[in-house]
Amino acid sequence: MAEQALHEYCERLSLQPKDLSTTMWYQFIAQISQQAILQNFPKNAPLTNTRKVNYLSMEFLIGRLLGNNLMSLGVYQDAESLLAKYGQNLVDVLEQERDPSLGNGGLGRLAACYLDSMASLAQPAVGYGLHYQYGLFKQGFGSTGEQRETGDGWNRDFYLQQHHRPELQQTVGFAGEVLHCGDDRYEWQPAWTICGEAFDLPVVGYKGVQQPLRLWQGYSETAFDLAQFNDGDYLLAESKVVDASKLTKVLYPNDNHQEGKELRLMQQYFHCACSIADILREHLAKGRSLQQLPEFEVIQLNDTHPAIAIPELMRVLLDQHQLHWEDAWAICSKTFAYTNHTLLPEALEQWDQPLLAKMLPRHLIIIDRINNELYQQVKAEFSEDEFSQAWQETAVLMNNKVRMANLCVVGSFAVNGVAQIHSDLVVSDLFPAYARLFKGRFHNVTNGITPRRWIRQSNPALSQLLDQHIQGDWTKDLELLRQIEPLAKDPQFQTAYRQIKQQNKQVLAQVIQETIGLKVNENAIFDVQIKRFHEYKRQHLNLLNIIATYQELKANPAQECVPRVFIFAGKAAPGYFMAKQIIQAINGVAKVINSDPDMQGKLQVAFLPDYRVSLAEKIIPAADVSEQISLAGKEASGTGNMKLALNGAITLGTLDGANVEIAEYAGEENVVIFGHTVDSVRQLRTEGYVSKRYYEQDETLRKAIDALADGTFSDGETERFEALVNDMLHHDYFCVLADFASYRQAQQEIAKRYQNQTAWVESTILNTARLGTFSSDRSIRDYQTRIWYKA
Ligand code: B1N
Repeated sequence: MAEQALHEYCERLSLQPKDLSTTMWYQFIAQISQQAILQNFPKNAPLTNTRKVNYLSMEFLIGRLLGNNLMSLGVYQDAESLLAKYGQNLVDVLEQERDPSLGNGGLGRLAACYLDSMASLAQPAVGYGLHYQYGLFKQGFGSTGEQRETGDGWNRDFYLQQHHRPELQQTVGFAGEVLHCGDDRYEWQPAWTICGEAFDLPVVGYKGVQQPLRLWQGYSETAFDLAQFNDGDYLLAESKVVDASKLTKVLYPNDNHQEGKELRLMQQYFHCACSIADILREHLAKGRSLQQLPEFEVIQLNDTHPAIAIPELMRVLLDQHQLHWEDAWAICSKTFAYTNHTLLPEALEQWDQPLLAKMLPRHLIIIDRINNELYQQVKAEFSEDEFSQAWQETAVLMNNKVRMANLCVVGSFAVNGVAQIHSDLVVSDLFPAYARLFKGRFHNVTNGITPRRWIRQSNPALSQLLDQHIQGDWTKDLELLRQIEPLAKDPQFQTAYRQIKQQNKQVLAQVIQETIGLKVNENAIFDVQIKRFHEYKRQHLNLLNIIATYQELKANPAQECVPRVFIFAGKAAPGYFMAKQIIQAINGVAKVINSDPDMQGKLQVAFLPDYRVSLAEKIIPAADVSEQISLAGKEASGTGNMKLALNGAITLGTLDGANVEIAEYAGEENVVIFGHTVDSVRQLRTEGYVSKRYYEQDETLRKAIDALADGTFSDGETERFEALVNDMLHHDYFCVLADFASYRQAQQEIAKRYQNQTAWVESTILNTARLGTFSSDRSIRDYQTRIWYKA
């Protein structure tokens, strides 16, 4: 069949198979995969008489789809052998696909893993997002190691793994007037509208079902306003076209930070309005009533970015379907569930009330009513003494701001955090008053990752070894990894496991050489920190230890040392000055260390540019050490920590996010934990944290910071890292200096353990064997039992 298709494909191009370029091979494979998917679609539709999950997210960081789809369709090997017949390598062909980078980091990648798991478990689901023209920017480095951004055009119009659905078009209004028509009746007359067109990317579950990731794209209904055009006001007429196409032009590049820009609010509303209308259209088309909505649909909000969906559903029920407030609210508050992904104050979304009044005047009226009803509830629950504090915490409208997290808590039947420690902090620190008001509403669902992409696809050698030793399909049931636990001490298994890691390190070494021209020592510890750049993630703590190690090795050339390659990858938001300073400092340090002959084979630093899903797939299988060193209480969960540990890296981490659970499952002796805890950070702050004291009292630390300040790593320029140095000495909100000594000790512990290779390999095998719980299939089952289908 594929042979026949290839024949036709070549005929159309008037070429022989031997003359096809790699790109043409990619297009051919993409076409037959797309055909297979479309043929399977109706057959494979999931059950519809159960509650469907509508996963609303502004980000889906899906990565390359073709290889994944071939694997899930069960035709990967067929494609491989067909290509081999013509001397082509499938892996090279798959590399032709550009990653659609429609997300910033963990939150967007989590959404992609969850779609994969829901399709694999036949959980009926639709992912709703935006069809951005530009995903996250491409990262390069300038001559002094500074981050440079360029646009990421992923060619959305020609992307082969998608299906245009013009029949699903929606129209979305903005701004304008609201008429009060008596009683509870209002009529919104928007000033202008933008159309939403749907593009479906098929999510092909592993031996499961196929369901859509539906992405909305903005365009103007009429090419331009003909009336104004005829009046001669051509420029004004055209300006509306520009607005519509601008709307979904670019993904905002912030991670864990709100910018509060008007265009972002418009994106959020556009996303929600199209999705809510689509959900209702399908629901009503099945002959179901509005009252039945919560019975058949759940709308899962991926953080507060789609929070405006709550007042939007209310608006549609009230204004279009003429429901009474109480009836509409009964439907709404049983339909939405909200996942919180961060406690960082700068990431908690708050919109200026005047902006909302201008852009979404009807929604503000609805939010105001929600706020007023809440006020009564809080009054009833709390005593007079408690009230003021409780209202401070719970109000949706406060100080001219609309607090989106609060709106989500009030409007949802379930709220969850993303790791146990985070979910506990959501209750104890963020929403204690709500926890009392809405008993039973707060849950935990610890994040997970899909083993199909993050083991099967990215680490084929390890997968083969697992296949050989495990009864049953571990890709579908990751708990089966437990079967290799008894082999952790088996010398033969250890050798095989170790050889795979070594091969993966060689592959990564080649990638490093090709991308930055650095030849790394393949026998060194590959110590990896790959994630967005943010002060709370503390890449600069890692950097200070590297500098200290460098200084130590320079001072004692004869000292015995365990060779290391420190590998970094990650982007900083373009407007985040301090994160960019840290990137530049790492590059500065890397330049000096890598060109110092004394460091040959001992110490190297590789910063790989443009971190993205496809690069992660190469780094993760090759890592020995996984750096998870955020300040305790700041990283909600982390998911890279899970990928790295499952692929046999030892976690070097703080008791933060999912690290806590990783340590529990792997066993404390198979991770290295250091640093302050949530409680001791609290104490540190109460006592009044002064970072300078650590600088003054710790000579190693002092010398490392001084070297950053004195131009050693900045071509003699003393100003280049001034801001970073000053921050560490006088501010250091994330307590880098307070954790330095403990971190350095932990690094020494790693070196000591690595020297005993037998014990090290045993430990890494146990990480693989014991961490099956971090499959996103388990997370989805938790959502099913704790939230979606909770009795
Ligand atoms: O969500 C991930 C977690 O594993 C990470 O710990 C967490 O930091 C991440 C505003 C965010 N939280 N909040 C964001 C992203 C974009 C944006 O505009 C906030 N990302 C996270 C998955 O649970």
